[in-house]
Amino acid sequence: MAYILNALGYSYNALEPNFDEETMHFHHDKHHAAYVNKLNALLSEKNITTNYSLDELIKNINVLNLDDTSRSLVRFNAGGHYNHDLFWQVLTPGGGRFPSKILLTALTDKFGGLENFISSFEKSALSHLGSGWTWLCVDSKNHNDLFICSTLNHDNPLMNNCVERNGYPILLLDLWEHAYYLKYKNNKADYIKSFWQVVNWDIVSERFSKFYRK
Ligand code: MN3
Repeated sequence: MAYILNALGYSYNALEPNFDEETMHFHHDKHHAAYVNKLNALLSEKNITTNYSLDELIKNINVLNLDDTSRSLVRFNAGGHYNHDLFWQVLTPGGGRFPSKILLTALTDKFGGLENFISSFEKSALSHLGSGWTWLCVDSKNHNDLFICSTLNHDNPLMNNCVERNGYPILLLDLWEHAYYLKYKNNKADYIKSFWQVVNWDIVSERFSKFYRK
């Protein structure tokens, strides 16, 4: 099956002034679209027909019948698709800007409060070198634990062998320059700060409730 580029759930200028309209256009319509197109083209070139959902594809890249070079390309573009698709969902122009009570409790237990969580997440994002993503995950083996990590390129915590432990992503931030350079230039720290103004905590809380088991 062909993978599909979903439309944003809000207008391109809805996240202004934090995420500007021009960046949103380029980011969704050019960068994200390119990953989807490339992924479909690669699978078709290699005669891979799969009914995997995007989640399943990400978890099963290692079992696809591919040579190493093609596998790396599928991994890169499938990750690019998955990560952006989820990224658009955890953003919102207004409302939902506070974690649910149970997520807040879990963040407090693990990180010592929302502010401490935010500073740990920012620290991971700022110290990551080059392109990648920063994540908040529910540990996939221990469903009552949360962790923060950053990954290279479009790797994500659902993939095998990419971070110390696998996890279900509930929040993520794009660290590629294409995500912020038009507006923030080299000022990655300001971009990261602006992220918190547009986080859709309703969706993050919903994902948390889906994966977290006390
Ligand atoms: Mn991006």
